[in-house]
Amino acid sequence: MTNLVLDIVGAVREPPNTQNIQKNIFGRFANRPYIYPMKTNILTLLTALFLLWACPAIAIAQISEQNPEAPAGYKLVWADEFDSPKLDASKWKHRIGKSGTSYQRAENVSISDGKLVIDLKKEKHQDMEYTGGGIISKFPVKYGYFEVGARLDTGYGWHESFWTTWMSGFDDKRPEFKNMPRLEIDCFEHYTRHDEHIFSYGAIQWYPEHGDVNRDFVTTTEDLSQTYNRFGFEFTPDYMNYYYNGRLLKTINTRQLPQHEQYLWLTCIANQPDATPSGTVYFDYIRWYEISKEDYDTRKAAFVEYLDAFKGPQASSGTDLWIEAEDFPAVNTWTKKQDQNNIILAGVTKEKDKFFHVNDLKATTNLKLKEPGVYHLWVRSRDYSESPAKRKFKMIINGELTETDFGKHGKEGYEWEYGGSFDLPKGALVLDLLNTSQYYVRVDKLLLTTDADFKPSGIGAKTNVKHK
Ligand SMILES: [Ca+2]
Ligand SMILES: [Ca+2]
Repeated sequence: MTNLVLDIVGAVREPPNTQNIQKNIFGRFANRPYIYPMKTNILTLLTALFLLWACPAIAIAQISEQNPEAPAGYKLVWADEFDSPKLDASKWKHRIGKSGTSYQRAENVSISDGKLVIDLKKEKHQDMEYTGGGIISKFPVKYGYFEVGARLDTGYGWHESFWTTWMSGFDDKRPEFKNMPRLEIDCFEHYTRHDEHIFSYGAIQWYPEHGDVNRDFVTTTEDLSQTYNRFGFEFTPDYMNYYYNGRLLKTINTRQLPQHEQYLWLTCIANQPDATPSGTVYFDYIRWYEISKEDYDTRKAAFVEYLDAFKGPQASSGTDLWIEAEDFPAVNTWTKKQDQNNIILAGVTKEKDKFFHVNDLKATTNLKLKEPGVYHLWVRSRDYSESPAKRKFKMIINGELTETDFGKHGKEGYEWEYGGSFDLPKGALVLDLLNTSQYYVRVDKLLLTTDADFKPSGIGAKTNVKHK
């Protein structure tokens, strides 16, 4: 079985309710007309929940969901159908200025035939060779389901996107925003060498951690430059879902991510010096839907269960020390980062030819062991199925270098590797990560367990040690 059907296609539709008043999930009141919301089929939902409970091996499979309008329980609260004669200045401002290899101009943005039109041109402006354009919402949004209908230009060297971000970094560089927690959501990005059948989606955390939360690529059957397609995402306190033409692509955990208001960006810039000389991107609409607290509590259960299934076993029958790599207090050339929805310690030395003293390549922590004994070491790190075992590192346990190299499991993403057993006395315990390859090493978590038969999987349990 590869899919669990959570939602329903062709569900019972409620009649429109023009006086619908509901409290949304962040406490504001929406009082707007709404559109044929779909009822969740409770029997289907309960079946899915039972299967998730009864078959933990199956539970990892992505939940399958289709929606002809918006996900179950969501009601439209705001939209721009781009039907007015010109851009609605109460909703939008222009993206102006340099980015990538183009200068963004208001002149490149227009409304025509019910569409937002962004023209891409090879023309000199300021000191740039290309011009693009875009619009940014004048108000921020937070949770909800967001969708655009868009027809893309698939010429080389352009970057077309529907994305969101909070203040700072892009068009607002006020220093008070510089170090604010910040998430960027990329509903779709189409760039540079992507042909007419490929787009990417993902999220980036900029602060306090930095790095990709997820980044995935979709190969479509549709020609994205010939037809309008629906790109959507659902952002909630617990999870985020990405959708393409109403089909759920992926669910990620948002509970560890910055959660703040976001501005909506519809943009096209050039990002190569030899981009195709012209093109046009069309947006048919942008819509924002919200869900009531009651509907959200029903809806979220299956997704929360699905995400929790990634944790794996949380305890052995012995003594377990779960240690997050990013909590090591002394990191030298290592850095704390966000990577694939994990907070990790990355060993990347920028000056590859520079000589580093071995101490520069260490990250170190001092712990206190309450119970002496023989402990088995497990380490969770990232590797790649293509070009594996290039990001190797070792550990030093109370001064003893592990024979094992870590970071060579050969699987795509993060996996646990066994590092041998160590007879450890009560009291001071010094752990070092040693970046032996100096090449994009990424360490998520360590486990020291007295249970020789225990094998961790998934993200494991929360940290239970104190670093000195
Ligand atoms: Ca339209
Ligand atoms: Ca971690």
